[in-house]
Amino acid sequence: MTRTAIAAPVIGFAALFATAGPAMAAEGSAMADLTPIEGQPVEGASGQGMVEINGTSLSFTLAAQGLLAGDAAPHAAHIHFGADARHECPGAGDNNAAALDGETNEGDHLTTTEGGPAYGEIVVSLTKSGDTSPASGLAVDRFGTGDDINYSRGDVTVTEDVAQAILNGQAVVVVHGVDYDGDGAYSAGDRGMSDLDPTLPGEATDPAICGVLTASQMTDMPAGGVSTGGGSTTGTENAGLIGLGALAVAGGGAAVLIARRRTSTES
Ligand SMILES: [Cu+2]
Repeated sequence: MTRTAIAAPVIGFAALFATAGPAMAAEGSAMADLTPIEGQPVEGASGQGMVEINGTSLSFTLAAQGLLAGDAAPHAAHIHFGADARHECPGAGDNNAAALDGETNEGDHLTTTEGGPAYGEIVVSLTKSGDTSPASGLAVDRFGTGDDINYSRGDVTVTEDVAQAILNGQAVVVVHGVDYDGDGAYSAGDRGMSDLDPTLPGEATDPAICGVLTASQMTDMPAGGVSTGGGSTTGTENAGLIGLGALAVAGGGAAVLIARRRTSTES
């Protein structure tokens, strides 16, 4: 067997591997059970976030029950993610920032900023209409309102990183709005105005319920891409090469593949 004879199928495999690229695009669904953030007075509130990812296209359904009621009580909701975040909901230990301007009893209020190390920045604003970028994070006229929220939409575009983070279980759904003083409305109270938007009470922007998005199925493997050899006259060769490729991938492969491709180009 000459080197050329070996090289040809290796090129074939390299091409096969390359065409598997699109099949590796993020695809799948994820779900988050939303529960009260530790220390926030939203006992009895609950919710669910469901997300479907197809490449960089995202659709979602958001449901939340038991938060502050009424049409005048919008509940901002987002997918949060930070590469350096803990990929989880905040705990009592995150309630550690100094009192904000206008805030007294700061230990009683966990702010959106204090939750940042746990869940990261806003990456998707789960609005009912219009823009879904982080810029709409506090677009309070486009979120659900009251104590029984349930809506869906399917025209959200996300980055590849965010799509992958969601399927990797690193993204967190957070619904905001906490009536700390129980007066039935968003008011300044002892929380003061929001650190995120001084025109809104802090009660309107602090996080209430939260849950980590967990993928419901593994659909981001390139399995579909490498199993298409059947039917061709080179089926047997492909079968062997797929085994080889699997080893290369397992062994941290991209470099190995490039090395092989170089070798075959030279010969
Ligand atoms: Cu948020």
